[in-house]
Amino acid sequence: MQTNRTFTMIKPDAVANGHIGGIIDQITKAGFKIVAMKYTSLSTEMAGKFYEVHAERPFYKDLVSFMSSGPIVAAILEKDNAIEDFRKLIGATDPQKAEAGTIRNLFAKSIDANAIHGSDSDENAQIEGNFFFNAFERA
Ligand code: FUP
Repeated sequence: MQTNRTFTMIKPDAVANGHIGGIIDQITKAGFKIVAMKYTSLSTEMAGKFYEVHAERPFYKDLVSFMSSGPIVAAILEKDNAIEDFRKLIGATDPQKAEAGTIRNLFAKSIDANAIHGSDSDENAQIEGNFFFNAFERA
């Protein structure tokens, strides 16, 4: 199991608000190498599948609708201790609780439109990276 890669998505709110450049700048300055990256959008079916683990949660329907509401940027990132370091860099799920200087503190407005996704485990990083990129793209 890889331990040096994570998967991220710059979410529709951050893309719509012109924060792609600012967020990529934070990511690369923090020492992450971009292994794969694409600008695309999710259909409701794809967003529903990506967030299937949350299917029973009350916010699932709104989450799926938000995540398919506009373009996103998906990427695979590499760094030692990638999962933990990236979760630290993006900050708490609720931007009001995210530490100063974290990506969600800087670029997100609410818990549902929170600018960026970061995988929570090596296993999920691999599943999520495979969801967006074929083997050739993520070599
Ligand atoms: P995180 O790992 O920080 O992205 O947070 P979770 O996996 O707990 O949640 C996934 C996404 O669900 C969040 F990014 C936004 C959405 N969410 C809500 O809309 N409301 C909530 O109360 C919790 C999560």
